[in-house]
Amino acid sequence: MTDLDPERLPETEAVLEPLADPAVAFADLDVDAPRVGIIMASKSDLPTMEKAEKELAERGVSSEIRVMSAHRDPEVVTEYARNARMRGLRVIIAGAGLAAALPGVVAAHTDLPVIGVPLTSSTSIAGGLDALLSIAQMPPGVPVATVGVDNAMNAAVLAARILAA
Ligand code: RP5
Repeated sequence: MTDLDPERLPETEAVLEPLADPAVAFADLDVDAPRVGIIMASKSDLPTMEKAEKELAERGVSSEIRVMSAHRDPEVVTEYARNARMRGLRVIIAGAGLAAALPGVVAAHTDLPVIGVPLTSSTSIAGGLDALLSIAQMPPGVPVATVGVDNAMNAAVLAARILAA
């Protein structure tokens, strides 16, 4: 008989017990985790989207800010949206211009409320109407709350109201 004889291995039943749902187990672990995720499709959107971060900070709401494109970084966007709730986020603000897919794609991968900010850029059509319609015209069952063109501040106010509801 060797040390590797299965009959002599230690009892492992307790170790093999199924883990609790990680989203529940870690829900209150990091009390300083950001509550609002502010994301945008391009670095060129940052000057406008920073207004949401500023408004939330003034209201004492913690947030994080990230750049990720639904068209250029689809895997990154999917991972971010799917992990958002587990990371402690409760609302996502997503800004994009042109064929503005980012808010809708995020809403497809999370049940958190998503607020879309239609943005203007140098090649916008009709003053951002392209992005406004892309964000607002979501199919039934996958809503994106849409604020006015370039109105990132209003997205922050709405996020704060959702958190306080
Ligand atoms: C959108 O296209 C962005 O949201 C931005 O508003 C616009 C222009 O993007 P860049 O060409 O500056 O990356 O995806």
